[in-house]
Amino acid sequence: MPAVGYEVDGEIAVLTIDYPPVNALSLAVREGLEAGLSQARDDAAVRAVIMVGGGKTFIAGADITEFGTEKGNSGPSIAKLEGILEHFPKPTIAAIHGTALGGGLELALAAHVRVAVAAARVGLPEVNLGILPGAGGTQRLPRLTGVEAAVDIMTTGRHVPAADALALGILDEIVAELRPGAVAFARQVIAEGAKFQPVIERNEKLRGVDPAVFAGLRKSVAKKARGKIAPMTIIDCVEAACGMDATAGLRFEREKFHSLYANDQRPALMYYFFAEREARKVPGLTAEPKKIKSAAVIGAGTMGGGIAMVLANAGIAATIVDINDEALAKGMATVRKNYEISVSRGSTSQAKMDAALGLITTATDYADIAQCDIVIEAVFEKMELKRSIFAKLDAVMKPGAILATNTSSLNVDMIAAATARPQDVIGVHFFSPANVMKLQENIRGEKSSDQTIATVMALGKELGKNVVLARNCDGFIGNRMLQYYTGEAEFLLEQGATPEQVDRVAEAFGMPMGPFTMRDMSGMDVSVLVREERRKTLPPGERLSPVLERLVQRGRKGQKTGKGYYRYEGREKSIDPETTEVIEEVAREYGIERRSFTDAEIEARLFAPLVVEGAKELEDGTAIRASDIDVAWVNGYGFPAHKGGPMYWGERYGLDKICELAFEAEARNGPRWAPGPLLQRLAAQGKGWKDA
Ligand code: T1G
Repeated sequence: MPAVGYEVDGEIAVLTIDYPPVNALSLAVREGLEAGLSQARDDAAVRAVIMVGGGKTFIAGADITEFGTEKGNSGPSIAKLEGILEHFPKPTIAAIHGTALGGGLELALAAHVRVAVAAARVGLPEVNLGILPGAGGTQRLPRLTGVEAAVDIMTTGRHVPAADALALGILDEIVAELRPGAVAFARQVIAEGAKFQPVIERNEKLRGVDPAVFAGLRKSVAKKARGKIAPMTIIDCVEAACGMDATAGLRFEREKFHSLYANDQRPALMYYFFAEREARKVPGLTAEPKKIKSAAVIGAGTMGGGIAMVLANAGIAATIVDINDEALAKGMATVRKNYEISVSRGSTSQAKMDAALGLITTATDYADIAQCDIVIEAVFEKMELKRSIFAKLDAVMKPGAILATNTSSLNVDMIAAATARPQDVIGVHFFSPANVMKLQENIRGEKSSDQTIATVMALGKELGKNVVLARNCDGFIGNRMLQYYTGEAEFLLEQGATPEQVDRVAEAFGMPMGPFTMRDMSGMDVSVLVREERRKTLPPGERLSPVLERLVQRGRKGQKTGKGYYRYEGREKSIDPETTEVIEEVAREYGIERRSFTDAEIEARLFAPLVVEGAKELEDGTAIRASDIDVAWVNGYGFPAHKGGPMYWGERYGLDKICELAFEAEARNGPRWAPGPLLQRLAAQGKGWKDA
């Protein structure tokens, strides 16, 4: 099958790009388009050309797998194809369904007109790969949408629904049916003898733009970029579009594209792109997932309500169960409020809110949920409470229903053992707020069946989550590693660093928030409860720093009490001498001589333990791949994607240096901090995770 099919429908040539899975602009597709366009140009019977995607989508961009390869650097470039389209002697129409992304949308922007079906989405998400739309996107998009909208679309990488794209001027028409609609549109164009000005020549929206606009955009985008450089470079390109002619603007864009391409963030973000896709695949798992049409959630608290929203947003009917109507009313009020906030922020529409709320019901009787395909328990982290709920579910749920627990750290096998059907029990760990956080950490129990695993892995994708599969253990993939990150942060305080310094280093590294600000926000008393369980499992001679407990004993529970590690006036935080006093008191008690630390020392001490524990998770099979650990940390804990994730970062930092730091941590903190055999071997051999 040629990558690009050529047919003539009356006076219209139809070029169908058919290059699964996403019709990326591979060499074969680019050559096919060039050949098809030249055939259409030379065929006198042809009076217009349509480009359309075969399968489920239009073109999803340049072929990322060809980057840096001979194929990627040969044949007609996207820019060359755009030149052909823009100066084509007959009307050219891009007919879009599924997604038109990156180079795919850029090519469409070079066509004379763009039509799409209502469900289509368009976007320029190159920023997620550490690059920018390098085939004219930064120059053509603002000419259609104006500067602000273009910067928003390119710096967020978001997929714009067809209706919004029409309103923004990206699309010219929404058609009911793709092919017949596009052909009808082409016939109308021919009949009207319509003439089209190439997008690159339309300058109205770029003239007279107040330069202050760019200062404002840089400020707002920098905050969200958290150290990513591509978003800022995209603004430079759009600014250049306003100040230069098209040729110079395209040249400027190309230079900036190559500078980003050469930057370290690009390979990290491309590694991360494929890591997310790889994490969905469980080696050796061939079972067919069950279709989930209806779900129940046990517990109307924050997590339960958020999980019900996620299910309803994906079109799955969700019943929230709690002990009484009061608890259900309180839970539903929170759900409704969260939707109203999303509507007010424009991150969802009133119509979508109403549709989702229409799918959420409540119940107090377990019998009302017996026919659901899955039930997700989201109650307090108390083992006995969870076991009693699973025993009840075992008694009422239909055979084959998936019994899932949203526990964030308790033993899934112990929960499953409360039922006679452990093969249907599995951990499905959402992160708070569940309707916002992208990670779904699935935890296979010893007896979870392949079909149960396959079902929750597929469900995660349907819910728009990034999934990883962990084997049951204390803290699974994420929280198990987190205790070393926060543990070392606390020991650093005893040894002389300040909460402010540690948080500043973590945020400069790219974390959304430092460990102490995070604790103040989530409530220090909550952390104390979790640690009480952990303290019971500590090996002899090991300890947790008591600073946290001492601060809580003094009524410092975080933002909610106006003081924690910091003091708070509203959201404004400031350093509090009482915290320093407590830290110094603890240091004296343990005979610790305090000293100053460089930011680099703190960075290494904070993040190296993640790599050390991650390696142990690979060793004991808790995680299937190092890249799964990276997906969990980027999506669940805000680890910067432009650093690839802790395991990717660790490899670049040097596993030998990580190993050294681990031996130092072992000497300071105890045996649990020592490097495991895998890390020691890879460090000694100068190898990486792929050699694990
Ligand atoms: N190139 C090569 N392979 C790609 C690809 C691409 N652009 N996009 C997806 N794949 C593979 C993916 O790895 C997976 O493979 C399979 O397709 C299905 O993907 C000049 C230089 C389109 C919304 O950033 O966002 O254009 O795992 O599982 O959930 O400016 O894929 O099955 O082996 O994600 O239905 C810009 C990236 C490129 C879009 C579909 N384009 N893709 O989502 O399927 S840079 C992008 C996506 C560029 C120009 C620059 C999504 C999707 P496998 P999937 P999905």
